[in-house]
Amino acid sequence: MTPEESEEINRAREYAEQVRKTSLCIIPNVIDQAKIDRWYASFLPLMNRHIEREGHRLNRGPHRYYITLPFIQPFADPEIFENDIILSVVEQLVGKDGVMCQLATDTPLKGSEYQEIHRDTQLLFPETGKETPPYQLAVNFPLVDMTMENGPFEVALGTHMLSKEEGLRQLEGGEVKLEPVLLKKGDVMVRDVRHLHRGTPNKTDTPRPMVVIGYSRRWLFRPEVNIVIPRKVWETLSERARFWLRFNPVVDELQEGEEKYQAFAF
Ligand SMILES: O=C(O)CCC(=O)C(=O)O
Repeated sequence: MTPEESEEINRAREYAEQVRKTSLCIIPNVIDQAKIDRWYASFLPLMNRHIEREGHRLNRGPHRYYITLPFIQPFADPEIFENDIILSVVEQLVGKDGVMCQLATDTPLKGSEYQEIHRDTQLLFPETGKETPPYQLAVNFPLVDMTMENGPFEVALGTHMLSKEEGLRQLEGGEVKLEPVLLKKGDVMVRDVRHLHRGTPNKTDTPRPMVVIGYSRRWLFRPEVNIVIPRKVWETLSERARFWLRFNPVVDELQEGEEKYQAFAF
């Protein structure tokens, strides 16, 4: 191993440790800002089309949309989903044999509201009431800077290893608090989706998309999410990318479909 490689592994271990302890880490300045701007420009027409077709559902609250990204350019970008530091942190947390199972966005617009405080997944063994090491992660990055005005994601650090009831009790009692995460364009957050969190109102006229790439243990199945991979894209992928994407469907043609991930709060 070269000194650079071992330095990167140490960095990844430290980030992973932060996620285990607090539920998240922020890796600053990972993605080129010009690339983020290209994603934003390509995202806006998808968002408008989604609002036209499915905007009436209000499943994330008013003026807030969960939209899966098609696995084509510019979104099928190995520089992002196969980024060395991100994958290295992910591997520390869900294993080298983990999977990538989701590529989507959460976007509040003007008129959006505070969401109910929630977690993004159930307990693995609800009858025990006990939490386990991490099994499902979100790698998030915003397509615009997050500010106090445009609906920052809020999270109660450290609540990922508590029951929802206990986390809510600690919030109520002031032992923990919800804090905004003000990511800048290019920053990446890796988070354990069990922490208590919520979306907040975007008071500006500019949509605030945050991308979510889901990675999980190889045995976790969330039927609500997958990544449909056009065969032409599959053929361009590296061995490592094919490995991480191995349980997703590969198709000859992408079809426009309805969003499947409707119930989201646990
Ligand atoms: O504000 C966000 O981007 C995330 C909102 C959220 O937690 C959700 O819709 O599940």
